Amino acid sequence: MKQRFPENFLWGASTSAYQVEGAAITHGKGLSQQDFINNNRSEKFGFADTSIASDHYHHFKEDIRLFKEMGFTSYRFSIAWSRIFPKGDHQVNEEGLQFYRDSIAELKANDIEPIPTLYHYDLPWPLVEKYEGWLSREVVEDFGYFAKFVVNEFKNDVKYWITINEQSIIVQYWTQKCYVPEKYQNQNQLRYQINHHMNLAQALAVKYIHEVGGLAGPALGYAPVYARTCKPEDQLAALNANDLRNFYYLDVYFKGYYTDAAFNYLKQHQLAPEIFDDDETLFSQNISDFLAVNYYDSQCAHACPEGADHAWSGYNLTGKKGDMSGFETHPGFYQMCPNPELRTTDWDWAIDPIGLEIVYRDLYTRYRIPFMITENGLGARDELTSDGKVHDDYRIAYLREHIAATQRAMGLGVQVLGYMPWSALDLLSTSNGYNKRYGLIYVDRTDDDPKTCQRIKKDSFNWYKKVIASNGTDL
Ligand code: BGP
Repeated sequence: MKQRFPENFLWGASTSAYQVEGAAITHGKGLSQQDFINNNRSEKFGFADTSIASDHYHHFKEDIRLFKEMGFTSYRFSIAWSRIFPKGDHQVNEEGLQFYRDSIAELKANDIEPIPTLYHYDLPWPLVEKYEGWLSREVVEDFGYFAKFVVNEFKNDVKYWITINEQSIIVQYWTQKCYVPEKYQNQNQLRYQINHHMNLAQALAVKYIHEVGGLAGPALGYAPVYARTCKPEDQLAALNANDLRNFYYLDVYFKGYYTDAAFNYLKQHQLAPEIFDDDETLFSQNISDFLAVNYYDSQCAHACPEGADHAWSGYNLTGKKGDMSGFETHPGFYQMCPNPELRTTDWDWAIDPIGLEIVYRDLYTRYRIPFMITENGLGARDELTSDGKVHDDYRIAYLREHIAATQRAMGLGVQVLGYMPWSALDLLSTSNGYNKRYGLIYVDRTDDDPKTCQRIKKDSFNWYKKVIASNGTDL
């Protein structure tokens, strides 16, 4: 039976600051680690850098007009720490703060619920210079200051706050999502140490959000892990992978402690973070209210012998199927592998709407929390055709199937507050510049030529408008 979405269901889409705003080191903004990382990637691979990105900083009113035209009732974006505190200290950049005041006011004037993320990979660069950023526990206090300031500033306008974006993905792809000096890049325990500092920072954010009566949710990049076969050893490997890749994060957010098996495995392999006695008390006193789910794909694992070499997740940088560079391997625990049962995108991401249904059902039973989809989408090389349009029927098919999966889960009692796919408009991909696009709105630029960043409605724009107008009944 088709489930109707509730009348107050939040329909919208997502972006993040450094991927969309531009004005990276102008208008008082300080350099962030992402500006630095993407400058290097630009030199090395030819991808665009963050200096202009989609120029949302100068187009935000036009963008919000287009969101309104699509019928958005919510918009998830992030607030760049280095735009508000360019040096990472307590000195405010008034112009940067005003940008977010204006953006939030514009959203509210259009009846669009602003859903800000406090941290989306973009640590102020001066904190890297000062104490090596997230590698140091000192960062927790600085993040706490920033979070408290922003939460107090916007407490009357914001109900739902996203705390930190995708800690699990930061652990997997740490040098891309975080600046890690070369001398540390083979010290893999630091991946989990950084994550521990982020857990402390996220708990502080939850505390400040609760103090002003808001609701807090971390955004987790979530991919359920299937076993490659029904052999018991592969089933156990999948359980291990889910423990270390997924529940290791969720248990901290929603139970206040680390998953035992995963933490002990890390300890046995000298990868566990150093934690202080009171750390888990801070977690358990600041439990999150909802989970912001970033769902793109599912994963697959099989058993792995104790003697195998440790390996970390690889990625596909070319957009040519099969160009995946490696699979995470934890000896004696699990090894990731492709799933032969699923179609993939050109970047080898498995397309699996039923996987989203599994996520909802499994996590609702385990934690009984409401969900909000804050990312879900298909990365593709969109083409602006001679009729001046972008015919992205592949994206429509992807989104349609995931909305239908959401409907089915809601029909069985799962609570979902809203659906905000990635991305509202084309933006700088974290891995592939403008070569890989996700937007409902096309931004006319290439990696080497920013042109005018003209906005063009894709076919998915018109389709999504119809979905929202029918409150999800006309898919
Ligand atoms: C998520 C990030 C986003 C986004 C998306 C797509 O992990 O939160 O910032 O970019 O993935 O990833 P990519 O751009 O690498 O295709």
